[in-house]
Amino acid sequence: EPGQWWRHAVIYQIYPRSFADASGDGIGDLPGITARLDHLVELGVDAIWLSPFYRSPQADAGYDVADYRDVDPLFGTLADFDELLAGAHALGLRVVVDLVPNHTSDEHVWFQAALAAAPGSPERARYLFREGKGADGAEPPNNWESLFGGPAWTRLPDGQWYLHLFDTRQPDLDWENPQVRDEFEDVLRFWLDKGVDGFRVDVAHGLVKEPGLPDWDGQAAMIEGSTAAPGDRKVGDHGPMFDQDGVHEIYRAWHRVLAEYDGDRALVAEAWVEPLEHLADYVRPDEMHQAFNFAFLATRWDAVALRPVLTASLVANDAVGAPTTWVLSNHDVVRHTSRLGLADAGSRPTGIGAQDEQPDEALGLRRAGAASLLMLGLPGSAYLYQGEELGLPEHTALDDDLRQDPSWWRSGYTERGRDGCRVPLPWEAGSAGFGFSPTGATWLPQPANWAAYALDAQRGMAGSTFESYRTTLRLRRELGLGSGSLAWADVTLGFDPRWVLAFVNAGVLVLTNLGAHPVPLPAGVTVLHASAPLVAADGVTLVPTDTTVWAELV
Ligand code: TEU
Repeated sequence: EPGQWWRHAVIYQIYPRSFADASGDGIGDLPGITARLDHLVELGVDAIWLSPFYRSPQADAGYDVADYRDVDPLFGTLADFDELLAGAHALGLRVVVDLVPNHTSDEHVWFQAALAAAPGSPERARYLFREGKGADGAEPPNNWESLFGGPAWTRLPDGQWYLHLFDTRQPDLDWENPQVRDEFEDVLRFWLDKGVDGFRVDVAHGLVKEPGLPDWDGQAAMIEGSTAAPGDRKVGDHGPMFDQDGVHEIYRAWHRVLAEYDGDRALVAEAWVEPLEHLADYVRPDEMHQAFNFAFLATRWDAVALRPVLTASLVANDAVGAPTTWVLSNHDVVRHTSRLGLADAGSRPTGIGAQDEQPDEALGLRRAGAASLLMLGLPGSAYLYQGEELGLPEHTALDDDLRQDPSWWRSGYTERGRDGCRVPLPWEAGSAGFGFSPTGATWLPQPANWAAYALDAQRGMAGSTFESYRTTLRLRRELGLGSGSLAWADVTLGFDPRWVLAFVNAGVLVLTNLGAHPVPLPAGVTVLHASAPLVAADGVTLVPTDTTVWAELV
């Protein structure tokens, strides 16, 4: 349909510091992306989402923004951005940029002004400054903890404390302050005027806090709960700092700002909210257009666990007229190739490094192939994280002293954090740094066995992860799977629903065998694509374990 391109788009997440480096300093940049846009066309995606490239001291890899209207010199210039945008549009690729409204960098002019100003000043009123508790206010104003570990409050020499849900260098804004609201509507317009096609909204469930900033009794239980048994992992952020009703008014206002443009720009919520029926509030017709489906990402590789999540994802979004999204990986979670190779089969999206367990790389890669073919056979929109089209695993053997994720030190060196999924991409098997940078430099070292994962090692190789993704994306487009609808068929086709997921979408049978034994393919179907070679026995075609098949029903 004309308009609403995002309804069934496949959107590729670029993490600028690790995609491609043009300058030679070992850190990816905007000109590096522009030079590699042909890769995305060859892959066959519809759009790119760029993680932050704004001016920033990089205390949280750019999710600490010092200037929302400028490019960090590390990544290039505004002119480089314009060139990237024009280049992408010329190739038919839409461009979504990241917006970080929950907090600024401590180097943002507003926070610098707040530090210089007195308690009670208008400068401080843009953030959440409070007096402490106890004698001389030496205790933090409440018991909240940072998501990166440690207290969520930092004290200034004058005695006041400020709130930061993340790092000390990421002070939370006060969204009750009209100046904050005006400023961000202006930032939206700045990028909309440039021609961006949408925004990915960081921590979209966090902007509004419960009035009075009360202590959170559930905190201890939640932290305890993060070591829950496989399958019991909660994906939502809870407590008085998240998912307050007042946040929706902000998105209604932004919806109106986007509507002033050509009606084809989109907002996607990064909101760790559960259950799915409640997450759908963020994508009501007058709010955002999409929300990341983290319930799907966090569900283990198990037919019984996945089936209700797939159904609820579609039903909850249908109820508000929004497209469902699907996502397996991003820059905050363990790469799914490795997650799915762990004993708990992927029910723990973060925190691989804290455990001694090593993933089974071959099993993970096989399941990742099956999982992506399942995901891309579903109606709705899908997000791919850079490198998953190469089957990249998590780098689990990084030297601890190379880690840059603030959650590493803030957790008291217990959470090894997110560096392992942020390693520079391998483009050429035979070049230093696998062709990431013209000098061979890479800001994090790549594992030696990544030569086999390099793009040029996979291109044209039948059965490689890259060629499989290309086929998947081409067929998905040709068959109209993104705009179809799901009808479960596992029971009607005689499969055991404990091991097999089978549904029909746009006339295509999508069948995933998650069990321990091969299952027979129904007679009389034509195989279109499979994540692993099928086997024949006694005249019957068998779908091996951890394999997805797309087949045409006749
Ligand atoms: O992540 C949000 C985030 O870390 C939490 O909201 C989420 O609850 C958690 O990952 C799940 O347990 C975004 C960015 O994607 C991340 O890179 C930033 O570090 C963070 O915001 C702060 O801007």
